[in-house]
Amino acid sequence: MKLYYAPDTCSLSPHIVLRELALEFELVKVDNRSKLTSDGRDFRLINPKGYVAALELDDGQILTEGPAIVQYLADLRPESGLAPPAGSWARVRLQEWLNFITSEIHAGSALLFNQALPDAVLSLFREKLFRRFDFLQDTLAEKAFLMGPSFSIADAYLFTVLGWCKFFSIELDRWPALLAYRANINARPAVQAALRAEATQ
Ligand SMILES: N[C@@H](CCC(=O)N[C@@H](CS)C(=O)NCC(=O)O)C(=O)O
Repeated sequence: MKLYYAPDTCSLSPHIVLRELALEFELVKVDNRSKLTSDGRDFRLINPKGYVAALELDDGQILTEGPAIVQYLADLRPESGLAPPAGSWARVRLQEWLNFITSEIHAGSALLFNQALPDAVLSLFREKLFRRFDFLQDTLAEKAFLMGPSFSIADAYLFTVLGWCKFFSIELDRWPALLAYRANINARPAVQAALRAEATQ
């Protein structure tokens, strides 16, 4: 398998999951501005959507959309417990989290990168994001991980998008459970390995 990724983006989530599962994979860096891969190919010919993450399977198929990729990966190693079995109620709960992260936190944060927006609009988006953080604070004050006592693919994704707070000068001190959660996940060996690999490639 090959993971097409760009540092500091949502592709960190499937990258972490690949390492948590100890799957064999190759990393291919994408320059999100030029849309060129590190081996000189036009990334838009690989993923016509033009964005990371994209996973190339050994048979050449390309899978896109972070929440779909991480579920596909977790299902390759069901014994890992990174996702409950497909069809179970717990899996629906996991999908509820993945959808919340993608639509409320990922998409909500991505808007803040848009410096063309007037300050008043950016501030409205920030406040909306903060209300989502309030909800996460209440949730994570009760449990160590989104799905309960153990790490899941939803945590890889939430950790990834929380990492963008540094770009918007958002300090998580206001949400202590979220701050502790991020530090806890950051300490995982697979997470450290993924961050190191992305910083040095
Ligand atoms: N819906 C996609 C969104 C992916 C996405 O937002 N990718 C960003 C990085 S986090 C990107 O590569 N943007 C570059 C672009 O759109 O040109 C997913 O969930 O995987």
